Amino acid sequence: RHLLAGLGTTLFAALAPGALRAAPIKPGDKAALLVIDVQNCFLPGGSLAVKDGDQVVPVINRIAKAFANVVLTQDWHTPAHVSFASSHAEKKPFDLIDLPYGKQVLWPDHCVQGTEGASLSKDLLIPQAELIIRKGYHKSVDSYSAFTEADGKTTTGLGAYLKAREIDTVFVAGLATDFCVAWSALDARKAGFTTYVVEDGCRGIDAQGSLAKAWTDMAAAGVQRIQSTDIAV
Ligand code: VGL
Ligand code: ZN
Repeated sequence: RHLLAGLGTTLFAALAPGALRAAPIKPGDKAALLVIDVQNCFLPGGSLAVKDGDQVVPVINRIAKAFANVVLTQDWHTPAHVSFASSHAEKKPFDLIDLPYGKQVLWPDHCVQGTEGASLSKDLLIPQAELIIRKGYHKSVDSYSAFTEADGKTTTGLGAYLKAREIDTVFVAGLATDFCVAWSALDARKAGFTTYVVEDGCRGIDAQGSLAKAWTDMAAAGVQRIQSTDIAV
């Protein structure tokens, strides 16, 4: 009787949402790790620094060892990009404006093409990474997502690349959880990929509740929220 009661508790714990997984996830040849925007501008001291952004680096370096396929992304804006507050009279960072493709948050200048701020963190150690995909390089369109620009139609080519490589599953980590990570994960689901976001491999900006909203939207889209310890390394 006591044994059975104990077993019941164990099963319940294993099935409870957010509980530790019974078995670690082993990324196979059809899985890719997408490392989003781990660039100097988003790290402490950067122009759009994400709080504790540097803490994702050791987590990502560790889990990357479990992946045969890794894609890195770089936010890669023109000077005077439409997403910069400095490009609009009377606007300041974190203001919202209407653009032809919808609402756009305005940011401090960041990740300008070819600058030190746009470089990947020198502490990121993923020598096997196969592709660095840049995004946000059209002056009048932003691109939080690594797959599709903010106009909702212009592709970066990433989805076609992954499919051509017969990849069906993506794990997403990097910066920032509530912008480029979330938008990339949502687009990965739209493109039919099984999608995991590695929570402790990400940090958020959290502007006006954006972090909670991002997790709600991702859950609704079938994005699976995991921890780095859920991955077998
Ligand atoms: C990002 C805001 C502006 C991101 C990029 O990488 O999450 N956020 N550009
Ligand atoms: Zn940007």
